[in-house]
Amino acid sequence: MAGELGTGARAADRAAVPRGAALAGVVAAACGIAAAEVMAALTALIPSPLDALGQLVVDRLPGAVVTGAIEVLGAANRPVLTALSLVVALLLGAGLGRLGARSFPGAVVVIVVVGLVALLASLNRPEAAFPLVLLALAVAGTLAGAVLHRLLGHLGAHRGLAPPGAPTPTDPPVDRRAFLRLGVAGSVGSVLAGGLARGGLGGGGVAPTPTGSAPTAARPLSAVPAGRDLATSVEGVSPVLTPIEDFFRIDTAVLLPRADVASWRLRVTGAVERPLELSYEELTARELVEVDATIACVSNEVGGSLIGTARWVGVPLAELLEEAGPTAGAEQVLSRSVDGFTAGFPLDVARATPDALVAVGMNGRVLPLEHGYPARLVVPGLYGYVSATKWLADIELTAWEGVDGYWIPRGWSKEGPVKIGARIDVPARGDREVAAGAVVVAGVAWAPGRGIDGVEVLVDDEVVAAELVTPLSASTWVQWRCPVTLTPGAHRLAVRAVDGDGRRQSEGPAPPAPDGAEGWHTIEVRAV
Ligand SMILES: Nc1nc2c(c(=O)[nH]1)N[C@H]1C(S)=C(S)[C@@H](COP(=O)(O)O)O[C@H]1N2
Ligand SMILES: [Mo]
Repeated sequence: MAGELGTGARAADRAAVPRGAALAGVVAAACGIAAAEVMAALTALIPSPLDALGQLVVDRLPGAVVTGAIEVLGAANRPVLTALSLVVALLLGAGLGRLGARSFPGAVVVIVVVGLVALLASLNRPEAAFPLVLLALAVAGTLAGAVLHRLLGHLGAHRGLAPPGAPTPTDPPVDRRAFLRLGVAGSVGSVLAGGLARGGLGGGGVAPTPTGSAPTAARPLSAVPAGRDLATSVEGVSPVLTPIEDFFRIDTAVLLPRADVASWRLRVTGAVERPLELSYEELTARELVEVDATIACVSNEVGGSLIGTARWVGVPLAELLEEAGPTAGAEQVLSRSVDGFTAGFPLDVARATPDALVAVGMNGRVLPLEHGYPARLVVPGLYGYVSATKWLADIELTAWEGVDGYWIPRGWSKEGPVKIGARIDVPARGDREVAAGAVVVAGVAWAPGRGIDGVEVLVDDEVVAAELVTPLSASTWVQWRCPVTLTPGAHRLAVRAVDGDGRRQSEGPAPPAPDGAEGWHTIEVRAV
């Protein structure tokens, strides 16, 4: 009996959910999402709800998953994350449609709950303005609900669990044409509006360039002469200064934190005698210095591109710290960003690294939003995860023990000095075939602090010494070139560097985790 009843109820249930209900839900969800994205694109005060929800998930994932994704996807990690969030949201929309066909109030409850979660996720963002976000989500939720209601109505839903074929007099007639018209209009409209919002209106992941004149140093460095940049003579080698468009980018921010520069402050706090608080104006009005420095990510694989060199303009970190006056307990420089990222390194390193900067400019421009506007730390010689905090908010001097930056509990080592490394840029990855005879092998090498004394290229098993270009500063990488002769056939080219202390780079290999990759970058070429 009970079994029969159950089966009967399930059948009625299935019958009560018209075909097309899931589709109605997908279209409704798309309309709501598109509306929210359009509003987010119009003002920085409304973060993209899709990205805010994505960020909520990313912040709760284990560190290994996040770094793994960043490594595998590289710069594509953001669009991929957005696409994933979208797919998940539309699938939830399908469920919403089926639920709505059975109980419209139930669907309304789900829409409200999703809206509240999106509200909380958005308010995690420092730039979010509560009333505007609330308004945007209310509009988006109402639109989604209204579209769902209309579409389900056209399907003849809203009949509760009444058996099909027994409409009550108040039920609207089934109208498949109207369903199709509204469905198509809703989908096309959302795709157009959503696409425009994400691509054209400058919202979402697209960063507006901060305006204002570039901060200049009291004694600007001179332009790089052609002889100091191998890229002017060897095509394909990394330029000595990496253009901003090509500069790698690593951070946990799905949404770029947009600090309000008028109210932004840089604080130096903790174990100091005189805590400092500087406005952007006060910071940039100081005597600024210009420094050529290479920064690298600990996740960089041997031969990888998570390393770059820029001409940074800013205030020497050591100067700010001395002004604040570290007290006896000060052992660690713990920096924090406006979005809650933290990084820490020994105070002794800050004191011994005159090139360490609170940077406000990069390659002659205001520090780009992607790279930490309004200010970031740059500490040559340390991997970014322990030092290079972007969207900097405060610098706290703390004890070393018991206080850890963001990535330390996620399995990365507490100290992060950049390891010696070298990369072959030419022949490039894709150039498997080269003309036999004289071939120029070229690239970059780095050993921050110790400098590069030599670079050797191994052609199969023969060692050839490379020529070095004088680096722009002790804090930058070194370009090298090495003319070799290749006989026709397959060859293995490898590179290894020797640091200023005469130590040769280890053959490795060691993976990036927990403290940086090791190994000789090796490529295979065929001379023809
Ligand atoms: N606020 C913030 N700053 C950050 C990070 C981050 O996730 N959030 N990532 C760090 C890491 S791991 C690196 S390698 C550098 C990369 O700097 P770039 O993106 O300007 O190349 O930024 C550092 N600063
Ligand atoms: Mo990094």
